[in-house]
Amino acid sequence: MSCRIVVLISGSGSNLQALIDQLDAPAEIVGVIANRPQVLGLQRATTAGIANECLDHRDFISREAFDQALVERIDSYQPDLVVLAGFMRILTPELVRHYHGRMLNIHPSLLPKYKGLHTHKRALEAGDAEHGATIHFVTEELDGGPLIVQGRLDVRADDSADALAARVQQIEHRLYPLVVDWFARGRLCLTPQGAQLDGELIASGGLRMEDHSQPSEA
Ligand code: NHR
Ligand code: GAR
Repeated sequence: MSCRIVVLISGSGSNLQALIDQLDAPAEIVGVIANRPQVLGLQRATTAGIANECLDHRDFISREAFDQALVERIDSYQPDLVVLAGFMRILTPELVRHYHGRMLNIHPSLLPKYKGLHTHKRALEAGDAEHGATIHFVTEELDGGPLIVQGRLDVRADDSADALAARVQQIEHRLYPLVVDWFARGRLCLTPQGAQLDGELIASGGLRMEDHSQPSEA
C-alpha cells in the first residue's frame, strides 16, 4: 500500500525537489501546498505532474482561520504523512494535534540549538565548530518535537551564513528522502516515549548521520 504524502512549502522547494527525485514506491507525493503565491516550489510540483496549490495566509484574518482552511486543503488529499519542507508559518496546536505522529519537519540547525529563524547566522555568531540540520516529528512545541536524525558539518573559518546554508541544504537533500522512505515503509513511527525506528527507540539527540555514512546512534 502506498504512503500518500502532502508537502508544505513556502519558497524555492529544493527539499521538495529532492523528495520528488529520490522517493519511490511505496512513497507517493500526492499534493503540494504553498502559503505564498508563485513560488518556485509550486512550479517544481507542476513540472513533476503533482497537484499543487497556494493558500495565501494573507487572505485570512487570523492564524486560526488560516490553519482551519489549511487542514481542509491538506485533508482533501487524504495524506498518511505531511512533510514541512521550508514551510515558514508557525502552526496552531489544533492543526499539529490533528496530524500527531504523521507530520515531519526539517530544521536548519542541530536542535535543540537555535530553534526558530536565522539559524545559520546564529551558529556563526556563537562561533560553533559544528552546524547542520535536524529532522523531527512536529509537536505543539516549536522545533521541539522528538528528534529523528541529524546531519552535521564542520563550520569553516571563513564561512558566511549563505555558504553555510548551501552546505546544510546539501545534507538536507540527502537526509529528508531517507527519513520519509523510512516512514513510508512503516519503519519509523512516533511513540509516547519518542521516535522509533525498526522497533527501537531513537535516543533524544536523534540518530547521527555523518557524511557518506548510514545513520548511527548519537
Ligand atoms: N509549528 C509547530 N506547531 N511546531 C513546529 O515544530 C513547527 C511549526 C511550524 C513550522 C518549521 C520551523 C523551522 O523549521 C515549523 C515547525 C517558521 C517559524 C516562524 O517564526 C519558526 C519555525 C519554523 C517555521 N515563522 C513566522 C511566523 O510568524 C513567519 C516567518 C516568515 O513568514 O518569514 O509564523 O524553522
Ligand atoms: C531549508 O534549508 C529548511 O531547512 C529551511 O528552509 C530551507 C528551505 O529550502 N527551513 C526553515 O528555515 C524553516 N523555518 P527549500 O525551500 O529550498 O527546500
